[in-house]
Amino acid sequence: MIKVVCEEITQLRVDAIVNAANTALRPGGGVDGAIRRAAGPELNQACERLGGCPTGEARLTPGFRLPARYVIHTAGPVWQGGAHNEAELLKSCYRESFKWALDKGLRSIAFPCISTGVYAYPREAAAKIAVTHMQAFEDRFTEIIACCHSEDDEKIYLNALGRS
Ligand code: AR6
Repeated sequence: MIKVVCEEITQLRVDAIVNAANTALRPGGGVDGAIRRAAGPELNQACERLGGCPTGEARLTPGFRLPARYVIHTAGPVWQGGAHNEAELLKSCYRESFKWALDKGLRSIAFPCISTGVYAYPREAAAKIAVTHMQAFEDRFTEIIACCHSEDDEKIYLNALGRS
């Protein structure tokens, strides 16, 4: 089941939440900052030990003080106009995150709107990619959550799902 919510991703009690990280896996703002604050300093230490994550790949850490058991950190592409492989890299973020979840036997996962904040990926186009991948993996999870942070994004996702 794909659910669209407008909430703090840090509050979600799921097997894994996905973090929109940077390639260094160093502390950032946006959803990354919120996740690190809620998870506690152990998350920073775990990220340090991973030594980075190339764009389009993903890495896994425990959730520490979060209600979520794991955090899957993925580095989305920075939008540079669309001719720099951005779409392929964003697709790869979703594929690699799902792959980690499946490898770990996880059944519920929540995604933020990867790359659409500081990295400025156009939100409708990013939502289409997100939804297409969520639908492709839907039958292997009990719950896939698109965790929006604004009502505008929630509408964009509902529209992409054909639910508006
Ligand atoms: N819960 C859910 N979604 C959130 C939350 C939250 N607490 N806070 C923000 N968002 P961004 P990016 C939404 O900028 O574009 C960081 O500094 C936000 O509204 O967090 O992939 C990293 O370290 C937007 O829709 O991620 C990187 O350097 C979405 O999360 C860089 O930003 C993603 O926005 C990554 O940029």
